Amino acid sequence: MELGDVSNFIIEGNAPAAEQWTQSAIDEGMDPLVIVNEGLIPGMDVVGERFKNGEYYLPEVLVSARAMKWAMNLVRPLLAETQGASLGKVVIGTVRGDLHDIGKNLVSMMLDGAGFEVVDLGNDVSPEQFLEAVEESDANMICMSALLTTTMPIMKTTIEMLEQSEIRQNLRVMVGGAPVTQHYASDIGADGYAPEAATAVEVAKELLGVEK
Ligand code: B12
Repeated sequence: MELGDVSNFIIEGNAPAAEQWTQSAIDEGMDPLVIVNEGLIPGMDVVGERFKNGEYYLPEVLVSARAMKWAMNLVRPLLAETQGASLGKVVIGTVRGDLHDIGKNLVSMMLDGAGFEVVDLGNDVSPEQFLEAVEESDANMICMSALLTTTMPIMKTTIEMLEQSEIRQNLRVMVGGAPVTQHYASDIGADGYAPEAATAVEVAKELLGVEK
């Protein structure tokens, strides 16, 4: 099975083919992480490039995102197979005004698979919703994703709001998303940043002081 094939199905937005390919790869025992990192994400990267260059418009991006979702739905339960006690509780979401959730879902899946308990609030999550969820679930960490330069400041607003309440003391904050940098993360007072999902797991473990 060629990983390039599933990348192409994502690029073409062929959801049934992407799903079928992923199912066959799983049946043949391919590592789900390899499917995601070497098949699905490279496909989405090309979609991103084409969108940027004006070769793709929103409808094409949407069908590609749908193909990515169908394939990820099959991989998710495998990454989530985890043993042992929870490493910590994480509240995750894409910030208010931002509907991009593919990267956030990957981070969510990887944290889940690594043994964290994940409360996924979805996308378009307001600072108030983050705060409420943290209080309700007694989370150790909050993860915010932003893909738009216009929505990045919502991460700052959320951190400021957390800082006005007592819960910030026992809560680690990690941020990410394509336009986010370590510099920006430090600037807004986040405790951690990761450029992609696998590193996000490492940083989460570091921040919560759990063994690697
Ligand atoms: C798919 C996509 C869409 C889809 C989203 C579907 C969905 N369900 O997510 C749709 C079509 C809806 C969409 C809409 C729009 N989009 Co769009 N979209 C993209 C695209 C092509 C890919 C994003 C993606 O999924 N990448 C793949 C994932 C795996 O990567 P990722 O998100 O970066 O996530 C990884 C890391 O960043 C990190 N990470 C992510 N989150 C987190 C969180 C934490 C805590 C951590 C630690 C790490 C982490 O780990 C992830 C996995 O490795 C990007 C281009 C690009 N190259 O990024 C544009 C892009 C983000 N979109 C863009 C724009 C402008 C828009 C629209 C405004 C377009 C419009 N005119 O309407 C709307 C906005 C809608 C809204 N309100 O949110 C711009 C943003 C420009 C900017 N500087 O702000 C981009 C960069 C395209 C471009 N070059 O112009 N989009």
